Amino acid sequence: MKLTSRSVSLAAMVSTVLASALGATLIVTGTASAATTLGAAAAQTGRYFGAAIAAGKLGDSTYTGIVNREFNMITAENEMKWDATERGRNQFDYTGGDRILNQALNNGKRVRGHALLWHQQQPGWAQGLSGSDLRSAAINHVTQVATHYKGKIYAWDVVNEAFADGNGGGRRDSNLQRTGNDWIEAAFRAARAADPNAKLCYNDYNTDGVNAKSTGIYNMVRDFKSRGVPIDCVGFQSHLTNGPPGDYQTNLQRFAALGVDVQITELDIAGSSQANGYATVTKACLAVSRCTGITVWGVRDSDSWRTGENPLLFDSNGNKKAAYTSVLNALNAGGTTVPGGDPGTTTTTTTTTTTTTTPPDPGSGDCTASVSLNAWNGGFVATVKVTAGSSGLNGWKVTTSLPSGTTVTGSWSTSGSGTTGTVVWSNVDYNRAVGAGQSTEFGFQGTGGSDGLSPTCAAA
Ligand code: 9MR
Repeated sequence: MKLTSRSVSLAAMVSTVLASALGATLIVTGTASAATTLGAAAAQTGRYFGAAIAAGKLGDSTYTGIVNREFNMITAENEMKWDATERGRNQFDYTGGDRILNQALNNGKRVRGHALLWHQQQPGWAQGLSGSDLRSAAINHVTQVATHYKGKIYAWDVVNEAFADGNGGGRRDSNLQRTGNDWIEAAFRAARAADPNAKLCYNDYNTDGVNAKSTGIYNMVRDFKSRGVPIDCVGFQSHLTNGPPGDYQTNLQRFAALGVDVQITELDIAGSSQANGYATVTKACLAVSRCTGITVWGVRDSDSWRTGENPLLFDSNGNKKAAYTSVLNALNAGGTTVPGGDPGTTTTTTTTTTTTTTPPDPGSGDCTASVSLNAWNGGFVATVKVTAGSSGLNGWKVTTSLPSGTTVTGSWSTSGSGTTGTVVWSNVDYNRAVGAGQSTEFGFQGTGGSDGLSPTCAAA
């Protein structure tokens, strides 16, 4: 039978429904056509494509039409910041933030929370505080806002722009910094306690290549990981002219190798090479499996904070620009798959994506391991969850059996004993300790099949 694009879609839908009903396996079979919106195109590789939006513009139907059609992740451009949410001390007002949140959630989109602590856009009363009074006000702010939005935020920018420009990778001076160097980790701990399911990000600008500032942040993330300070992601704002520096992808990759997700959080590109620049950024993210998505900082050129520079994907009338087409084409050309990412509704003609979750092994009593697979013809990404038993862990090993012909090509947050056959995966320093009943994740990717990995876990 000759399958039309329509009948392939139907077959995919049927298999998805059947698979969901069976509970264990989700199979999405490819359709013949490229995705026609940024969000759908990004979802093909498990990524999102988002925009920062303003509550005051939601009544503009051109604006809201583009937002609803194109993007599957939303950031509040200003409405969730400290000056907007806590105008008086301990007087919280979520009107604007909730409008953005509801606009997103009611239209099936996720939300990046921006930003819990920042030296700018603080309410006047906080600007006037210092020392332990400011520290407790700041931590209270993190706790209250993250609690209000608990369970509804994909990722929070917990701390924004805390590193200096031109200070050899050091911190920026600010009232928050003067409360003590540990203010950032205190904020991350408070955010984790308030909303354990939100990914917690550090977000900054001028960090797009390997430079002193990005290296300062890199060292902080590495330190946080080694000491168990909860951090899940790093945001690269990427306010650019013409395009990113040549080592943009290398820089994203070095952060990802620390065991955090990376995200492009505020992308806008001015200059005559804008369309190429957007393609370069998109391709770099697609090439890094832990680059989970891209957000542009505004919708139309007339919405941009960079007045007169026209740095966005839609012109002031809401028409798609060349930059839009170059992003869409780059997304449709595909890339690495995000482990555990959104599989989306469309895949390319040649790809079959299978996501399976193996139930946890019975374990030794010390710990259990389960694997979640994202596999296609010829390769896979495996994400392994290690869960401690009632005594907790101070070191662990997970054993997997790779089918014959399968070779591991990379791994993260672990060290593997080999690349074929029976492989023992050991903890690294920063995920050695796992509290009773708590979990940590590591992953590996490979070529070949991924049937029957059967992970088993033991304390080490
Ligand atoms: O786009 C935001 C603009 O509307 C505000 O006036 C400005 C206030 O500082 O903040 C802009 O967003 C910033 C973001 O929150 C953090 N990174 C830099 C962004 C552009 O200035």
